[in-house]
Amino acid sequence: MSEFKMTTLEEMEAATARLLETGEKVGADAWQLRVKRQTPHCKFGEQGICCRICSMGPCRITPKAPRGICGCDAHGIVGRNYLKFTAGGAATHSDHGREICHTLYVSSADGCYKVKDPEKLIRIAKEWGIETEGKDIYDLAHEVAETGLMEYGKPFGTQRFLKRAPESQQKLWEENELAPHAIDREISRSLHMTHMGCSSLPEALVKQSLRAGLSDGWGGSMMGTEFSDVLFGTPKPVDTEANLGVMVAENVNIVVHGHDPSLSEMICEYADDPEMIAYAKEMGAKGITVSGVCCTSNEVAMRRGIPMAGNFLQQENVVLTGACEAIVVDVQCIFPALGPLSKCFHTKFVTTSPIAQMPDSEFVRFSAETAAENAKAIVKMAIENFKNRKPELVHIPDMKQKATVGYSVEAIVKVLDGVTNSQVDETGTTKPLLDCITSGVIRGAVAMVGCNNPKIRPDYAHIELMKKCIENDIIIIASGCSAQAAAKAGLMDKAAKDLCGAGLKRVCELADIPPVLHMGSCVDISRMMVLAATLAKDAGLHISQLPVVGCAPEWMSEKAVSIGNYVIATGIDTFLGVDPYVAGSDQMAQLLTEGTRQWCEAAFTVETDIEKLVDLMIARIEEKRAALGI
Ligand code: MSK
Repeated sequence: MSEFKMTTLEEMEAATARLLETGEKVGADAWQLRVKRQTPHCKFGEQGICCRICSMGPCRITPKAPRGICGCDAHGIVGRNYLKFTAGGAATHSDHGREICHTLYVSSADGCYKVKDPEKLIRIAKEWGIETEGKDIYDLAHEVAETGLMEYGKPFGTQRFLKRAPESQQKLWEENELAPHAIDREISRSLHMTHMGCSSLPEALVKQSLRAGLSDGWGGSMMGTEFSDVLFGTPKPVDTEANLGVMVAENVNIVVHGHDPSLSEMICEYADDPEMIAYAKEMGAKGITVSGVCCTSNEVAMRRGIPMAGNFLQQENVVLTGACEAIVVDVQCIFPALGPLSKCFHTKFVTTSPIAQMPDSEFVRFSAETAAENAKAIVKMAIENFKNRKPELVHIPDMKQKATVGYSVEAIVKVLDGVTNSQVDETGTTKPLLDCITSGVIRGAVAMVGCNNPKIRPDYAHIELMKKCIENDIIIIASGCSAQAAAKAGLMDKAAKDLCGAGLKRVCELADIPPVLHMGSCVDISRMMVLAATLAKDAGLHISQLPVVGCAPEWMSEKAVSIGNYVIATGIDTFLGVDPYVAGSDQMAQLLTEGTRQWCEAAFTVETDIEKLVDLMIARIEEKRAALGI
């Protein structure tokens, strides 16, 4: 008899309610309270029909005032807002990728950062036409990093990684002028187009959104992922745990939060240092526990097995435990609320990046050149803060699940090799996975991604959608906060195979995998693009023909919009549970939910009723199977 039991949403909510009681005692604010104060939201903003790109307004579109002062209609305003949203996300992911390029550039045999996956580095160098023969690995790393950095500003040509896509997709990109040029150029072109007096034609704005998105997914994000693997190792399956119960009351708790693994890797390194552990003991703790929130958590979980304390809407909860000595952040998805909240407790809120500076934080400027001393100083600060805990405020919910994480494309190809009767392919193709799909043992796959959003009961959509998909023999590949929702609920425990339909259950047993595969952080959605491209090439199909869809049921950030754009531009239909502020223009809504098919063979489906959303996804997968005759 399996002892597996999922953690229910009700149990997670009860744990949060208990933590909020502590918060109330110390006068802490909380996102749950701020949502109430901010509701109802501005209807103009919700529909995307408020324009403030010049100082003649702000203009708001109503039946009586159908055009702004410049004469722009609702379609142009919604379109510009949508493109600006996308550009913000593409800039953010891509700048993360740029930081990783810089980290690779300073790597050295005797420095803080080393090349942990030289084979991958050589593979990328060859892919980019860089001579590898007889070169010192660090000379090669620097050359590849510099070439990567040039992808941001090169004056001519398109992104190098586009060549990884099947020729059919590349052709669509070329024919429809979607192939992105230099990353920075696409972002600045987006901001140029949305300036007062430039584009107001929905088609042009949507096309540029796709192009800017592609510069992220097949440019900045892909470099972020690939070079993180080169530096810190390509993920392979590793066991970990998830949810707040991973924090340890007797230990110094350091929580890493954000996205860039350059910082968190160093923190983990020093938290493991015997000298630091001895120091923690000297200060009265039993040891040091590092756990993570958001995508930084995904990065260190999949490479080191560092436990995941929670996802986006749980970031305040880690402080509310009263047992967090330091919450150390780098960039993106960090609530400014952590500053004032940490002041209600003994917690140090440590910001580290000039990109993300916030009030009420201790700023330790982190750089790749001084990484070791920065990380050591932060770990010491946390240790020395242990004595300031207020024991009466400490409460860590007794709630965690086992999870196996770290399914990079390379790892998936490897584990699925033995599942079907196919010959194990020495070159590591996706043929065994394709055999599972063609035979119907697996009906298809869903790439589940994205955040939490208070508009949706936190984690409800992620968990319910995943459960229904796996019951229907649809495998889930998850990243970002969606992956953490799955892990917290127990869906990344291999024992969760019992929740699957017979076909997927068999695959899970044979391959020894959980039904929800953890593929990493937000930038790692680029891994999903590589997997889809490889599957399509191995099957001789267009990507759009694969029974594969994307889904972001609780998304909230600009990055998620950028991701959505590159996923559909890659030929993968994408299902959203939150409207991207386009309801104010039927032309924009039509373009995004149907019109983009003419350029990239995929489009969005927006459905805020989560039960309907999952049924639509399953129906789309079955339609694609029927069209292939499988
Ligand atoms: S952290 S972008 S809340 S997935 Fe990547 Fe989570 Fe969304 Fe941030």
